[in-house]
Amino acid sequence: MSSKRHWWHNAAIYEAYPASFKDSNGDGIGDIPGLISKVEYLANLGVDAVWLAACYRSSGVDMGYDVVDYRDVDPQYGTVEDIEKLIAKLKEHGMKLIMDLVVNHTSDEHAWFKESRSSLKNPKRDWYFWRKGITMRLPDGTVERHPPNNWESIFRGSAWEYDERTDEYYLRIFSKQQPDLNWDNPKVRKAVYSDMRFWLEKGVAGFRMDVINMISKPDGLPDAPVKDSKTPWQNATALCCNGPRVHEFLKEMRKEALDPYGDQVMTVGEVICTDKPADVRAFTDPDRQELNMVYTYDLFGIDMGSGGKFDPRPWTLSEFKHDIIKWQNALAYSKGAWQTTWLESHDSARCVTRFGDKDPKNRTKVAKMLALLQSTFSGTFFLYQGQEIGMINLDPSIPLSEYKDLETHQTWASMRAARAAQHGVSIEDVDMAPFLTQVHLKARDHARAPLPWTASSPSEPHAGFSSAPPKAKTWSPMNTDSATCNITSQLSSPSSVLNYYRHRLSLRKKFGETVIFGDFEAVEGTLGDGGVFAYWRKPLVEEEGKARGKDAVCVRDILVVLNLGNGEGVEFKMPKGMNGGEALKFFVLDDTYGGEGAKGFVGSGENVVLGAFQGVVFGY
Ligand code: TEU
Ligand code: CA
Repeated sequence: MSSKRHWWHNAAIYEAYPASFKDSNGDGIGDIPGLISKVEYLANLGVDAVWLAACYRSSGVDMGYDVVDYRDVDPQYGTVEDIEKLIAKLKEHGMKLIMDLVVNHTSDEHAWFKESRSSLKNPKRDWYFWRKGITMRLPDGTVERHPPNNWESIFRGSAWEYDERTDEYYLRIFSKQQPDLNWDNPKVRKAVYSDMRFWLEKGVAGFRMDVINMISKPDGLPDAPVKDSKTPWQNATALCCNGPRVHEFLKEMRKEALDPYGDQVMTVGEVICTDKPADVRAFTDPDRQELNMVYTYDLFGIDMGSGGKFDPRPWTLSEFKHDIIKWQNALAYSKGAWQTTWLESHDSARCVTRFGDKDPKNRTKVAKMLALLQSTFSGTFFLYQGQEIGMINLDPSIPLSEYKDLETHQTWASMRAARAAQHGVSIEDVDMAPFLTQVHLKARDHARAPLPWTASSPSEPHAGFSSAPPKAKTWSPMNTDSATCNITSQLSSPSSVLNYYRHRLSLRKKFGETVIFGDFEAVEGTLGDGGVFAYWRKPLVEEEGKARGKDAVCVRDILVVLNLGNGEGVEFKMPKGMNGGEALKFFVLDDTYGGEGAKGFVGSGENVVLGAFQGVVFGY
């Protein structure tokens, strides 16, 4: 059942966010030369590829996800030549480069859109979605104009923007500067494939595809069902995601743009609002020839209510565990499927803050426990910059006015207006405190804070990220904790989160047959709301006895036992292992409390006692 293996199956891929990784020229903005200067650091960490988040020439409204020219690099980050140098430097260290592909929409400054908006007759008019508005004559004779349908933008408000020049609206699911491309037009598809080949020719190893399941819109763009009668704009993701031709387009893209570069090119889709395993497999099953893998979003959305990401949603540990079990099982390699494992991205907040507790003394424990958790799951491993040093969310003392993300500000403004209307008060009188708590927990700004390479000091306040003058500001606020959380000091401390990630990534490969490709089996009795979560990882039967890689270690099954909570002295009774009653001895392969030196044996039936956020791996 299991499918042909490729380099990306057991790869660890590091997401670098160009604006915040490393600034080389002191302007306070990270850049490609900065990234090139740290390739050794990434090699040493043990990653196989870098996914560079959007770095194309952009209008700068949505941090590069509003692309003006797919064949150019934004001048604030560098040049196309810099990307070529980056590819070469990564290659020297045995690593590859994955680029972002943002083709559901362009920037409104892209040449295609400028032409499209210029006149009704322009040959590129149909490259985007232009529609007449709905006009209504009111009893007093005035005329009101409304967008063509009731879709809500993911960044709030209507998903349509009125353009005076031709008296029509264009569709833009994200910000008004991000018009959606009309993929039904074959010329659009050809142009996109050609831009993809431009990068593949340069040796890019694949693409992370931004909201790729939104590229096919439903015929007639029908209204979304009304779920919230307080607003005219309704969530339309069910209509805009996984539209009628999405699979056809992806198959065509694979054939025309990707396959000519061989089966080593990898694709990972950002497939949002898709939580059924069968729907995910429709994108990723190898025989369908679409994508290699996608991100799934259950954990990403676990704390988001029906009113959007800043709507609080109380979640339980049991839900957390079941979300994991669901995907680990449904997309197992033995079932011919594949998946990704990730906890952070440039769209999330920091996992230590989201899934840990507030006690600073537990911070390192939480970070290591999450490293152990993620690295014992099947799937291509994605690590987001800063996760490897256990960065946490921005300190609440940093005012909202310093936050840069348009999603944060647009959502803030729209929630404030909605509350004012709801309570019949003026905007200034709305109590936004509960919302601020949610921003502190979930804003994208947290992941986008520049990386602290060293501890900051009065003469070097930008923590080694940038040599900008002390009084200057980095493009987005740095966190306040670089004295205790920075790369240089973690590199030299054997018990640091950073060294734990290095250790985990190497163990993950060593036990890859079990941990990456094997089956997942949760231990019943650990699936409730208690802290303990235990699961087996079992190598595929078909792999047993086969010669394995030269460094591979022959452990049959692995048992992971974690405490996801802050309770101390939490007990777990060791299971009997595969052979029922036999008194098996388990040896400790890894322990988040003990680091690399962890050793010792535990018998079946014995109690293991875990401290707050401790995780242990057993083999036998
Ligand atoms: O994200 C898609 C997406 O749906 C996010 O906007 C997500 O809903 C939001 O971040 C939740 O907080 C991709 C990119 O990763 C993101 O950075 C872009 O803003 C977006 O597409 C538009 O291109
Ligand atoms: Ca710079």
